[in-house]
Amino acid sequence: MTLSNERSNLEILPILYSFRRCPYAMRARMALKISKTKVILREVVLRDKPDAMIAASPKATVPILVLPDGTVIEQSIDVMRWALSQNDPHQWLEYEDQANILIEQADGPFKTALDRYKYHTRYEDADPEIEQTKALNILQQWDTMISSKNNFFGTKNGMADYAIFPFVRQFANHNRSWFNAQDIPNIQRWLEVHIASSLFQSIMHKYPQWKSDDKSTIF
Ligand SMILES: N[C@@H](CCC(=O)N[C@@H](CS)C(=O)NCC(=O)O)C(=O)O
Repeated sequence: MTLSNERSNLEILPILYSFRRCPYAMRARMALKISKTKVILREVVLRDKPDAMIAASPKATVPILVLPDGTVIEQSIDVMRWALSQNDPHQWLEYEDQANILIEQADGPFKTALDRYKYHTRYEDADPEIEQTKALNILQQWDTMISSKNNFFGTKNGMADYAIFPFVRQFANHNRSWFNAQDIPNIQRWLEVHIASSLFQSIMHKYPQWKSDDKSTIF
């Protein structure tokens, strides 16, 4: 590949602002990876957000995907949907309507309880034990849905599984021994399978903080 070809290839790639440990960014990276959509990855440090990211999306949360035509996708679920609309080799979108309902529950009540459990000192009125129980109640519902299948809908993992498990991982990691002691065997097994999966491992590579004069990192 000549230098000019290489340069023009880079110019046509979307740019992903991402943060390795953010569960929203994880779900976006998994969808991009499975769809084989190449992007330029810019690793963000949340307390030192790059000007280019704030200019693209003033709300400045990760992930943000900037398409070559200038379109900005600033919700993680929309990044997933966009990537899978390019290429969905494992039919993640098959049960999309059902998945959307579950993802609303995950991004709404489950995430609220997770934040108020994990970061309870940031909320004046948050009791971590009450929030832990609220999250556990949702996990118990999900445990029944998964039963022995190891996935939410149909016979294989799809959008719901990949969009939700990074948040369950975050919840579990806050107090692993407590999590492991709960009676949610299907969720516990499902989570372990996802954490060990080659897809998840492949999106957890560590990148240094992006600086505007860095060479492009292709993800
Ligand atoms: N609804 C957004 C939420 C994204 C979000 O809140 N990401 C967090 C990091 S996990 C963030 O960027 N927070 C901004 C900050 O901490 O300044 C999405 O689905 O993409």
